[in-house]
Amino acid sequence: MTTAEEKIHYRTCPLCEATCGLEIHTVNGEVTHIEGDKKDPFSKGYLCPKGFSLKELHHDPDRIREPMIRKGTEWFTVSYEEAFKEVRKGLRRVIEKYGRDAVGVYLGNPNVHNLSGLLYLPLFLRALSSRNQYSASTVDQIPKQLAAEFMYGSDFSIPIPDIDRTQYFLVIGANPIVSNGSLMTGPNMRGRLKALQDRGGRLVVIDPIRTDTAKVADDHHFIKPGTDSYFLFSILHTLFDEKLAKETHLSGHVNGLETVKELAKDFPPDKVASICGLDSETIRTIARDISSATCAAVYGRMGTCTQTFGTVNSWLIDVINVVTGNLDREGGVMFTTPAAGGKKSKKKGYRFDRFRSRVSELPEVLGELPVACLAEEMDTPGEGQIRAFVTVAGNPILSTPNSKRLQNGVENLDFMVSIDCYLNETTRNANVILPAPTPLERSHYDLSFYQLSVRNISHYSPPVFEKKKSQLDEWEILLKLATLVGEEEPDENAAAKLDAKSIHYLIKKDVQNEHSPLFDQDPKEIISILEGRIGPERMLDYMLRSGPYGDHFKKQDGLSLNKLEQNPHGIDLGALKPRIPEVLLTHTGKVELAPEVIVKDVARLKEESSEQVDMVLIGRRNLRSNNSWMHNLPVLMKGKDRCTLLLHPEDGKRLDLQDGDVAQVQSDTGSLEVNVALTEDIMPGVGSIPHGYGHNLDGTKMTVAKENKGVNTNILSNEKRLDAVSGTAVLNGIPIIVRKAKSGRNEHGFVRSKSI
Ligand SMILES: Nc1nc2c(c(=O)[nH]1)N[C@H]1C(S)=C(S)[C@@H](COP(=O)(O)OP(=O)(O)OC[C@H]3O[C@@H](n4cnc5c(=O)[nH]c(N)nc54)[C@H](O)[C@@H]3O)O[C@H]1N2
Ligand SMILES: Nc1nc2c(c(=O)[nH]1)N[C@H]1C(S)=C(S)[C@@H](COP(=O)(O)OP(=O)(O)OC[C@H]3O[C@@H](n4cnc5c(=O)[nH]c(N)nc54)[C@H](O)[C@@H]3O)O[C@H]1N2
Ligand code: SF4
Ligand SMILES: [Mo]
Repeated sequence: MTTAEEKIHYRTCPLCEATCGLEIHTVNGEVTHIEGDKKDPFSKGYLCPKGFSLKELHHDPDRIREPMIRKGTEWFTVSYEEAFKEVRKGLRRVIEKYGRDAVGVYLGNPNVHNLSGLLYLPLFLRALSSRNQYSASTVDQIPKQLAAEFMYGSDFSIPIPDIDRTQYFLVIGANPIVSNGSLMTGPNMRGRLKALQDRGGRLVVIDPIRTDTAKVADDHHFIKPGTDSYFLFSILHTLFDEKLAKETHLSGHVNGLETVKELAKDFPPDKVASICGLDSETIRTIARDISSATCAAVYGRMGTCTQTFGTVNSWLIDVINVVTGNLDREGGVMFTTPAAGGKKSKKKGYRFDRFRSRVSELPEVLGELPVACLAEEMDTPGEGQIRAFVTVAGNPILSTPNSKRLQNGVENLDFMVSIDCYLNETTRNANVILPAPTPLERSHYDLSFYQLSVRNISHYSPPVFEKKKSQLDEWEILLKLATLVGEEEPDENAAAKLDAKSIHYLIKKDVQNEHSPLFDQDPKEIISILEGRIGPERMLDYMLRSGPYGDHFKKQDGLSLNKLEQNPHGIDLGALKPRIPEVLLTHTGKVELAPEVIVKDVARLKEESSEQVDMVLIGRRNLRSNNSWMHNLPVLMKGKDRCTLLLHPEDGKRLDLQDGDVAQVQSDTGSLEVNVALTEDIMPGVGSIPHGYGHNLDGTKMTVAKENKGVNTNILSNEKRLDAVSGTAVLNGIPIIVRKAKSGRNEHGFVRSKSI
């Protein structure tokens, strides 16, 4: 009998953007329990229910642990060697016959929560060199990134609410208490918002739903979905009209103020109030309060991004922060100084519209094409049609618009490979699946989210469990894929050589860059200091050491991966600090307040909408859910049905729908049947269904999810309805018709439970 070996591991949770510290207890390779790490300087012991679920995720019997090949409808486990052989055959055949653009790639959300994806996907994408690159970003935050690209010269220079010091916080189309914050990394949003109110600050929420965040706010106002640009412009109008906009510390660093003033003239509160469903005095009061607060932060997220004016909204939010003097000051919105990964050099050109999609001619955005056009690129014949498909950590069949069309497109492909941990609605279509290790089998560092954090933080997590010798890490799989798509058959050292080449390339670039602290140093010496590490750890060590807190390969006390390993609870690098002008990477070195591409779209705001709208559909999130992929964990799925249609009782009465009835919801792309939950917490004229459900499809292996299948709301979203600037899909504000379902049954032939 072996004695039980109990261990405690500290690491950050990689499931959402909050980066909470975990204390994970294991005995002989099994997780016994997980709690919040009280010594984590950022999260101080806070944890949400998903943090605990990492245990079930790790031990989930449905999880894919070995490479698999599909023959017809049957799956067979195979060796990596066999799987890679099949992948090379499948991809090369398409590339040779149709060219590189015939391989489409979709990258899902968990890649941003994974060092492997962040550091090694670029190598694969470069090797593949296809224009057909897509990701979850164009059903998400791209409008924010694009606005930042144009205004500050870098898509990751996103101003973050200084939530711990602000005195007035305006939250538009975001629900941080449930989402745990997005493009605003900080654990325990409820606690942080309470602290704001405890120090006399005010929280104001603008949302068509009285969300959990709205419920704790000092004020909440309903807004008609899709009308935020009018609201934001009328705030600006009031600021200028009542001379509340200030000459600020930024005045010498800003271009384009006059243009913005001119544009705002057309949007007085009296004119726009009825469009938004707000009253004009409320708009004026908000403008005055932002201006008179000692410091204020205006913040918008999903609700403002995934709508018809997503980029205009994101831009206007920043413009308000600038003209009220709240950009780059304590308690306003600020730029982080990340320990690793911040950009260092000036813009060569905007990463926008350098090429267009083949069918709808949508502009490229930050190196990718809008995922809304993925299906048409698959199903429209002609040169450049997508014939092979690679998905990495994505479930586009549930998460992107007009899912039915995409499903049809995927079915007609010549070849598909997925890197994933589940056989789900998307990966069931693949010919080969390569298994991704669970979060506990890999190391972790939040390279992206520490660039979007409310404090400067650095925290490295080693793997909790060693993976089996025979198992590949995800970065190894990605490196291998990068070598497989080339003309020549790769030798067995090709992946290691490519890894070495990429770090050499990084170093070479930095020692030649006069803005880098490594300028003029000897690259050979640097590479020898990094010896002993490979893969993501070598890359991360390099990034930390060459970053703003790094040892720069010469100082005694700077940051390095060694130092982080000696501090398992993470290191707090302090509150955000002003960074203008040094952070600005625009051609002019200034904040560009009126970027031409965005300003052009304002004309569209003045057009009358011709769409006949009965009701509009929006989404929502639940604390126990994470997009589509955590519905297989019993600990998160207990309790009532959460995939319901929320309706206001007034609408219920009008449509003869009562709580628990089944409604038919129809849009211009499809229709579905779903249980109704009546609540006064939603604005009349608006319905809400959460995304990420619809686990009823054949051929998946997600036993628990299938029992809680719900409906796929993206059957209702139209891939042609987009934010005109960025091509981001409209997922909020979809015109729908709601009626009582004839059968009283849902589309899958059984009556849903009457409770919500
Ligand atoms: N628990 C949980 N947490 C998550 C996730 C999850 O699935 N579950 N997903 C993660 C991901 S990937 C992301 S991107 C973030 C998103 O983080 P958030 O943006 O904070 O989360 P959402 O719940 O989508 O909030 C969007 C809000 O916008 C509102 N809204 C809809 N339409 C409009 C509109 O037209 N105008 C305005 N003003 N409001 C509107 C909705 O009612 C909703 O309350 O959450 C992350 N965290
Ligand atoms: N209608 C509507 N649609 C939406 C949204 C909405 O609010 N409304 N939200 C959108 C948003 S914000 C987002 S981010 C997207 C999400 O869209 P996606 O990223 O396409 O979908 P996810 O549900 O996050 O699926 C993640 C996939 O990654 C796999 N996975 C998990 N961890 C790993 C890993 O470490 N490695 C690998 N290789 N695979 C892994 C999971 O099994 C799953 O297949 O959905 C979008 N779709
Ligand atoms: S809030 Fe996010 S990071 Fe924190 S435990 Fe929950 S899922 Fe993990
Ligand atoms: Mo997202």
